[in-house]
Amino acid sequence: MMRFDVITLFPEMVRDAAGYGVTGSAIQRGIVDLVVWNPRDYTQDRRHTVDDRPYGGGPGMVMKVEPVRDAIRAARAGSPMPARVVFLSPQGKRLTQDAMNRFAASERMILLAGRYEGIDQRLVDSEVDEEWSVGDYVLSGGELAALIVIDAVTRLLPDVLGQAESARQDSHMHGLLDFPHYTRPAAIDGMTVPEVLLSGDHRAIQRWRTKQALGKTWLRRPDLLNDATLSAEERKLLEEFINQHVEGG
Ligand code: 9WO
Repeated sequence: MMRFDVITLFPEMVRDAAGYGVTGSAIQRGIVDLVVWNPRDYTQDRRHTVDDRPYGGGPGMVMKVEPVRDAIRAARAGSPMPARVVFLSPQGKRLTQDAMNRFAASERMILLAGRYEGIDQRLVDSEVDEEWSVGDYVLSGGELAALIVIDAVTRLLPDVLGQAESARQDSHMHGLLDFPHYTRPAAIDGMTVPEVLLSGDHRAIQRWRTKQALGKTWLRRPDLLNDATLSAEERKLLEEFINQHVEGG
């Protein structure tokens, strides 16, 4: 069982979105526990103020220290397990599958999703352990990024995926892009399915899929190939792909 706590001004957004598909099923089966905390519930004033104007001026608002700090502390106290506090922001280190694997080895994470122009820097300094980004673009808040972490980490937990999908994930996340998929009908709008997939020759199908995965990675993400260690068979398949690519276009 892994526990996620999410600090967010939009708890329903996180709870609802996580309720679908693989994450929803993991929560229902008790493999994942998701608890949402709203800083607005930790305000003391009549208006439940969670933001204020930035010191130094400028547009927009900044999330106040006390409500976020107290929501994080309540989340920490919600379980005796130690938890890292992860802040999702474009200023963070870029997330990778390796990082998701390390997260999946932990018992719990507290994910902090900001809104407005950001959170008071003193929260980052005093309450945040790590700052991570899902990509080099700006969102309207950290919730979608937190959901990305929850989704990517949940699929790595034991017993979340079925045996087949789990094995597939193991093999193809060895740093390569996925191979193409086809289903019935065998011909549609003049487009057919590669012959080998209809052949029933499982070894040939396996080789074709590996070759396509290697070839697509070489074409689109050569940087990934630099990090991958290829077997002799894989180097041969990639060489074939490259030769055919150069010959035939
Ligand atoms: C806005 C902005 C504008 C110009 C240059 C840099 C900038 N950074 C931000 C910013 O961090 N805005 C935030 C909105 C404040 C905190 C939550 N928000 C957020 C989180 N937007 N995007 C993310 C995010 C999180 C993780 N990975 C990618 C983006």
